[in-house]
Amino acid sequence: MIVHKPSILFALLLSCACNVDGLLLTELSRGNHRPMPDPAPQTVTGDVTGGEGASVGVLGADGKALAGVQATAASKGVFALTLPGDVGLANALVSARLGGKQWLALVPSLSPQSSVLAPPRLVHIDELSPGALHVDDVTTAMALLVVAKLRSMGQGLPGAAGSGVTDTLIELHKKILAADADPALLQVVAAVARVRSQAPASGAATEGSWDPGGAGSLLRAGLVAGHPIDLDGDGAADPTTAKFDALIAAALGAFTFKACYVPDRIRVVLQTRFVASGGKNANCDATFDPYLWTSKADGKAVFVTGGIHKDSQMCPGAAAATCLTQAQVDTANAALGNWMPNQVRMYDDGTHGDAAAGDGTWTLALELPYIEPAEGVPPVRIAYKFTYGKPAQGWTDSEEFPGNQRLLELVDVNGDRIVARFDPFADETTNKDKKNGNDQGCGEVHWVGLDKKGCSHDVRERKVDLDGDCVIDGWPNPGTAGPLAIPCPKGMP
Ligand SMILES: [Ca+2]
Ligand SMILES: [Ca+2]
Ligand SMILES: [Ca+2]
Ligand SMILES: [Ca+2]
Repeated sequence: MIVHKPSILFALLLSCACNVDGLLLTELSRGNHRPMPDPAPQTVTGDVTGGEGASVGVLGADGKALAGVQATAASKGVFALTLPGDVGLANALVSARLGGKQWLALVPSLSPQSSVLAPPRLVHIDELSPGALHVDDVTTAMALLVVAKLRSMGQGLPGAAGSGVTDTLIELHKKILAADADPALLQVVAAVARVRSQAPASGAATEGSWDPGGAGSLLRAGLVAGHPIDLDGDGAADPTTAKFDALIAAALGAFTFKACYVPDRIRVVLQTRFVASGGKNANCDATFDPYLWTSKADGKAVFVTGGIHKDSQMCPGAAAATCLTQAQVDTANAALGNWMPNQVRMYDDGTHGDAAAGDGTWTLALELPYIEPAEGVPPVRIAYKFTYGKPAQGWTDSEEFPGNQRLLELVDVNGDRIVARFDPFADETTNKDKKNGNDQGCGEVHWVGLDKKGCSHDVRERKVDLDGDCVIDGWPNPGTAGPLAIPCPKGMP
């Protein structure tokens, strides 16, 4: 065997255990005057039970098809789906479709190739999607059940912890195959089989059976509207999704979403809506002007600044795990901008956890320290304020209001392991601490339990009016940054 002396380029790349760094490649290839190759592709293999001729592709966690990734299932439904080597998957769905017939398998994660030197990789879908020895009615039902479970928790595939999805699929598969399987789970598998067998294989219904990325029924309403299917097996064809939705809802109690979380930190999502007209304030009695203290100018963006509030419980002097160390405070303050204005920018471009680009809702996703609330143990408390300015600009002509701050207790009220707080920019009737204009309050906002008698407080995550029409729309959409999950310890029930 001939061993070549490795070139410097080769050695550098070998030393990079991480993903190939774009800048490094640019600099190296510039020196060598030759373009670097792309990483070798990855091919996912498997078979779809009864899916001969099906079109196989990948849906992202948002339910949208991944462009350019497509294969046709051959005899016995066997497929080989090739992905570019630099593409990884997170909570994606392998989808096989024959007209209205559609099978799914949920893939919690597939890493991109770690180096341009890695050989082409062949991976069976069973290694990526627990229970997917074949892509069939069971893997389809499991994928739909996981999506439904996440929705019931106010979450979705985009932000869900991959380790939690993996553990949940393993658990679900065991439960469905068990001799004493919960009938509610088997009902969903049977309903999926009925949809699969009765959906037209060709013709007008080309969108498939399932709508995992939508907000309504997981069963595509248009499919059954145009082609009623007996969803519940009572012999009568059903023209709406209601019977299927009921079967899914009944099965949610039969399994849990298995996820374990970092104990001492929590995902915090701060959001503000900044639009030309602020809309109605929280009193619903007036509109407010986001430009009261800041002016329109090119090059401005929305920033946030703040820090840990002094009313948080500090160490030493309190039991460990009920107080913050100075190191935790310093790290959190740095992440929040430490009260320097226009340093920590927020995003309205669909990145950094922002759910939708250009919708006027600006998002910042953070990791902040977390103390489990208990009797006599106050939560972590932060204060912050939004600004609209140019990078590194001072307070003048940028802050939403002067001399006040917004208060927030890091308490996860709706149980999704995210603290998400949404407030319109410059609305002085929300969690602004002093000179607060909310007519349910007393001009000030206080921590829960420390508020004056009869005065409302507004210092935790809550359901909000997202569009300024004075109708509460629901919990803030925490965007694409999920909870801080870790793999659960082995043997955990
Ligand atoms: Ca029926
Ligand atoms: Ca946005
Ligand atoms: Ca929450
Ligand atoms: Ca509304």
